[in-house]
Formats: sequence, structure tokens, C-alpha cells
Amino acid sequence: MLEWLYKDMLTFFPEGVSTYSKQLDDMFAVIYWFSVVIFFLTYGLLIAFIIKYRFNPNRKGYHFHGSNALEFTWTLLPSIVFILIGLWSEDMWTRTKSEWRVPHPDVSVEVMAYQFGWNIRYPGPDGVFGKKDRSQMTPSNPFGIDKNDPAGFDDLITMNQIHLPINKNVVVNLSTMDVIHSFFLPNFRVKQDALPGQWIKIWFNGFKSGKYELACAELCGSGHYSMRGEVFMQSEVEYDKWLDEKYSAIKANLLANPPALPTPTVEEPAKESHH
Ligand SMILES: [Cu+2]
Repeated sequence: MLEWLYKDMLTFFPEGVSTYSKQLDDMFAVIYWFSVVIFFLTYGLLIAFIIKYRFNPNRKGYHFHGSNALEFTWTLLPSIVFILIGLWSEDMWTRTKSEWRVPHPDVSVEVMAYQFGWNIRYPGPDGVFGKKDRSQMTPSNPFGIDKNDPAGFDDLITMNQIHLPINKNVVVNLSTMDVIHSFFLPNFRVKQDALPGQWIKIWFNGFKSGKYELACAELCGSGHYSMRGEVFMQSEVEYDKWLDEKYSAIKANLLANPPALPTPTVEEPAKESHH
């Protein structure tokens, strides 16, 4: 009905598949419908007044110095509405977006964005991420995994494809090698800027298996349009199977080509500095 005049844009959302997508959508819907009503009200009045008070040679103009009551009303009313929306959404917002409310992770991955793609890092068979050292960052070692930390020898890195289990708290530690990118999972209602030199934690818990889009939502250069990835949400069994395959390949490779053991460094006595 009246589709030519008005299209409900809430239907533009892709299917929500994270535990908090419904609540965020509901919050969005309330604010959205509020805006729709205000929009038609104000523009309806505007058009009505334009027609009603159009030029009329028989009508005499008069001065109007304003009305305090009216001005207070249109200042206070929106302020109250905004404050109420702020208070109402605060808990939901911090629960889904704030780093200090990220739940305990069942699965942790690191994501390093670059022009133009995504590196994804898993901790490897030992379950421990090797230390990071920014000075060792290169295109072939995008995370700057410290070559002297044995915990990093077995870390798994994939490109543009993330495998994750459903019904688990997934925590993504996000950064970028170059410019600002944005890690966008539309189906999960997750969108977070990646900033160079900074690690930002985000989380979600997906309940539906399937293949979903990962997009960069920050115009980051000429190849921005191609900066897409895929998220495979799998049952725990399937996910473990995928991880086992990857990890046994890593183990076999480590056995065949044992990495050079880090040479122990002799600690120099700390020099006193005078600043
Ligand atoms: Cu990008």
C-alpha cells in the first residue's frame, strides 16, 4: 500500500543471525518510526502552510515577534526525547559495542585489514597466539608475529575467509596494516573501524550456520570495492573438523621443517638514563 509514496526501509536489512541482532534491530525500528512520523508531520505542515499562505494580493502581512512558549516547547520536547532514547539504548549499546563489556571468548581470532583484504589469525594447535612485534611486520608476516616466540610458530593465518562455530562467543581483535578500514558483518549487526597501530576488540555470537558476507565499510582506496571476505558459520563438529585439518597440516609442516629455535639473548645490564 502506498509503496510509491513510502517504502519501509527496515526491510532492507539482511537476515540477522547474531544473538543481539534482534534487539539492535528493534532499537533501530523505534528510532526509525519516530523519525518517519516526525518527517511526514513536519513536511506535511510545511507543504500545507506553503499552500495555505501562498501569495494573496488581498492579504496584509503582519509582524510576529515569536512566542516563548512555542520555542520552549520545540526545544524541550526533542531534548527530552533524545535523552530518553539515550538512556534507553545505553545498556544495549555498551553491551554490544563496548570493549569493557566483551564477554569471555569461546573463540578468539585476530583480524588484520590491509589494502585490499583481510588476514585472519588463529592461535594454532597450542591454543596460544605468538607474541606480536610491530617491527617484524611485513606483507608476508602481516601480524608481525615474533619469530623468537615458539608460541607463534604454529599460528594459522587465512585470507578473506573466516570459519567460526555457531552458538559461541567469538571475540575478534581487530587492527589494520595501513589505512582505516571497517570490519562489517551486516548479518551480525557488527561494524567496527580498524585503526592503524591500535587493537580493538569486538564480539558476536551467531546462531545460524551458513556463509555470510564480510565487507569493508570504509572507503579505503581504489580497491575498496573488492575488499570482501566470507564468514562460514559452522556447527561445532564441522568447525573442529576444519580446524583439525588446518592444524594437522601445520603440525606436519613444522615436523618437516623445524623452525630455527630462537637464540637466547643475553640480557644487557640496564643503562641508567638521564633525561
Ligand atoms: Cu578497506
